[in-house]
Amino acid sequence: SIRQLYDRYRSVPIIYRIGIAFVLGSLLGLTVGEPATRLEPLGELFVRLLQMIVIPIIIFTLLMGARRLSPSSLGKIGSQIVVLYLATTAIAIGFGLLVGNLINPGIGLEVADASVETKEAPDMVDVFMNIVPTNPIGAMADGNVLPTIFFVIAFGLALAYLQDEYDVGTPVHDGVQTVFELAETGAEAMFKIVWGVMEYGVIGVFALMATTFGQSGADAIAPFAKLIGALTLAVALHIGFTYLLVIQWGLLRESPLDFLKGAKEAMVTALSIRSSSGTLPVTMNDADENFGVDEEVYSFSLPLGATINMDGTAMYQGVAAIFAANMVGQTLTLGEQLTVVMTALLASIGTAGVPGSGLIMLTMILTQLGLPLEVVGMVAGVDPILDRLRTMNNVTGDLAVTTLVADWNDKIDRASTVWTEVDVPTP
Ligand code: DAS
Repeated sequence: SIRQLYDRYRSVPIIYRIGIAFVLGSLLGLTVGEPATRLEPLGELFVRLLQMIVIPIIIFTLLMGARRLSPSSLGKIGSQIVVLYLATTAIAIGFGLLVGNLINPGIGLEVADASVETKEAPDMVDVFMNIVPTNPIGAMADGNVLPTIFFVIAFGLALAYLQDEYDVGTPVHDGVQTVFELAETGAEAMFKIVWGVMEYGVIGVFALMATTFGQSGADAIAPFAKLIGALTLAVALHIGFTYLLVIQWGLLRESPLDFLKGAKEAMVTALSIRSSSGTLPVTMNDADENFGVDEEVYSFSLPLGATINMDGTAMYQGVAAIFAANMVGQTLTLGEQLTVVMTALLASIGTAGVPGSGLIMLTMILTQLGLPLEVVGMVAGVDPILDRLRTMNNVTGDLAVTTLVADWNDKIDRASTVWTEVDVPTP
């Protein structure tokens, strides 16, 4: 019956249905050619739906993100963790841009009449000055992502400070609580809308891929393969250099292989379920059992990391921004690449550790750069692969920083963990 068909259709996870739409749309475009571009309006509708959610989702999710950074809940260890999380994320984006510039995915793939407003390349000083909105509401109204992110984080931190200053029961304290609850509800509502947009995305991606391959033919395959290759390389570089060489060997003086041995359950889980939050129980167990980290540290750092520390996701923005620029024959100036670093860094504070959140962040980055959001629809088709890599990197980074901060504060017990030598000296 129709009902049974519909239920079977819905039983397939959305991201796989989008992946199937990606393949079918590509095949249609490859076989039918130019006439397939008549489907373009269906793709355009998906792009507009994505544009619609960008500003509201920034406001609600970043208010929630800023709340977690409130000074009282941070303390010394917490501050070390947040600083290291942000530092490793910045390095990750650097790797993403480095590999993106080297491999240059996306060349040879023109977007069906991309909605590109070529912005004049801001110089370095402008890049920093542009972060601060002269009119935050205007920035939101104009869909100006980075200034909106900046203001919402500042506003969220101000609310958190207020909540610490005023006692429970005072109008201000309770008022702040109400605003945060509103943000939480708003974020939930926005994710409901995102779900609806992604449901339509099956059709949207089908149309976008049919249009793309209808126009570009078979040479549109290589750019996607290169995108996956570029992210894989960037993840390998970041894990190898930042977590293993610098943190484990350089700072902790521990064997990088021991770290990988201790983190493997979390890494494999993240690869398979594509959700940092979903991997949390495993990540925490690794911190406890394999690394001997005090619960006082990892019970704070890992849930926080699953939300605000998304090295893989942020790095992906660097790679995908170059992919998008190449698709419209642009190269990102250094200033624009710096904008990607700052937007991805700040946006990663609010992005939740759930499947596909990297795609939502990509809509923010491309909006900020004035690059075509068609790209989001196109890369959504290969997101099942890309998301796994991003999430695995995210949880590995959470564990690397957690072990370092625990060691710095003597909150780690190496006995009977991966750190102890095999032949523990007999007493
Ligand atoms: N899946 C997200 C996570 O759980 C990462 C992403 O989508 O980029 O961390």
